[in-house]
Amino acid sequence: VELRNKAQEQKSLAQSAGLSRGSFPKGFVFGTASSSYQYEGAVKEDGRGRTVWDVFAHSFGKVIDFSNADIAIDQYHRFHEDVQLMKDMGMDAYRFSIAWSRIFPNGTGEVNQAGIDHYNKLIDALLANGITPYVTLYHWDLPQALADRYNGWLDRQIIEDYANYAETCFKAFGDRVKHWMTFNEPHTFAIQGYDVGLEAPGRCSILLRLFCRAGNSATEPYVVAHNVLLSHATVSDIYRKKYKQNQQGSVGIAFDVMWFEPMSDSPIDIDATQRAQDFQFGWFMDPLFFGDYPSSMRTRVGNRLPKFSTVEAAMVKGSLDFVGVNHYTTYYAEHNSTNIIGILLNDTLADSGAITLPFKDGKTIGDRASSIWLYIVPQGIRRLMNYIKQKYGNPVVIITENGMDDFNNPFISIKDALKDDKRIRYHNDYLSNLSASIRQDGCNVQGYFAWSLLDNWEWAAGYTSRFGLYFIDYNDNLKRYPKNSVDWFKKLLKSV
Ligand code: PSG
Repeated sequence: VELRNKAQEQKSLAQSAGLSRGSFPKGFVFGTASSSYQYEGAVKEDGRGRTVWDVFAHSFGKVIDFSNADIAIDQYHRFHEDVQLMKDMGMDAYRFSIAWSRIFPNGTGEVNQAGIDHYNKLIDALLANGITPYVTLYHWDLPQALADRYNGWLDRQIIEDYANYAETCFKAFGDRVKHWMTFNEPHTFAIQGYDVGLEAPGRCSILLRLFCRAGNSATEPYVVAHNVLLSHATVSDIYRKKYKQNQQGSVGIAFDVMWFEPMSDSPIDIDATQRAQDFQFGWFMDPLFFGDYPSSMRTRVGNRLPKFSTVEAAMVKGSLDFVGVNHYTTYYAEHNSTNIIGILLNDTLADSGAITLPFKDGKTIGDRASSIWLYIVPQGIRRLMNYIKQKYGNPVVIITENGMDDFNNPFISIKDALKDDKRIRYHNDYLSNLSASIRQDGCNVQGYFAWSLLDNWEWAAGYTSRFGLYFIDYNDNLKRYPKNSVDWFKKLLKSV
């Protein structure tokens, strides 16, 4: 009787959600996502070199709660336990990133065997528990040595050094890792790191450099993005020529992609909406699919936008097997008719001539999560999937991040913090729309990763934000507790 009740409960919950494994194609992959600096801690262990994020987090006033990720949530030591948590939920896959500075503490030179050993252990633990590793090679933690030596992504030398690091990973892990992402969110780190200076390495020229020691907000983001695209293409080429035949894996890249709705149906707002998308996603996707930047960027940015040589363009074009999409939110976009702020700031963000906002006529586009930028608009993911299908010829897409955060409220009990019904609704509604984009619209989406497995260190927001399916008790030895959303995923993943 008990068993039958259990089975019935499972069935009815899955049904009330309207979602089951059967809502997605056979072989569709479910996982959770993470990144090295936000999770690992152990920043001085086993020869790890410093990164630009260690330096940034330790600079006074850069992180809202004055925290850093020296310990983070200690996954470096607790990965065995965390793998069990994934297994318990019935997850198929885990997306994590490798810290470049554990493999090459100085960015180049001698391989640090202890770093290789660590990721070997993690990969083996995942595989032993039936969980497929999806590996990001770069999730923002650039070795500080390369920033010191030549300003990191601003210098073309990075292409060779990154390629050497990536190839070292293919050699060491490629027998077991079949899904690679070269970069996480180059748009975010180009803008946040080099235009507004709110993330590492904290370069900018806006506001008379009040908050940044150096930088050029009107040029550096474009140089960074250009070198990222060339690095991606170089690494993809190496994989295809030297490793693919034996290892049979695939190489993609993960972008941050908001959906934009026009603020009004006037043609100038509709044009502005397209430009907003060009300057966010098209910036990277157009070179990868068509061999050049969007024409709106070329005309508006002019000679500040680097150019691809014929050889480079051919190398960049087609250099990926799947598109990773980190999608959280949708904004309105409108034409920027005055551009006063743009003239004052003289930065990359102003170049699009579009303003993007989460509200219209004083009404927000959706319910807000804790992060000030994160508004909940589930139908946005379906529209975005259709946009990709139409514009880029229905490539393989993997949702490499999707999720929402709660505020880390020090006054509520753990018991109450585990009641994350809003998160359950978020995943349910985004997944329902994703399913419709696949089954009804024919979009080629092959996987979905929830951000994030555990609460973790949210960059400049420090520990104030909780994105996890599991709760971390920062007051008691980083103990992990399942939120209600864990149960919800468990039921979804056990359904048929
Ligand atoms: C992603 C998308 C936006 C802002 C920040 C991110 N957006 O739409 O405005 S960062 C991204 C990142 C991961 C973060 C996570 C949540 O890859 O490391 O923890 O999303 O912010």
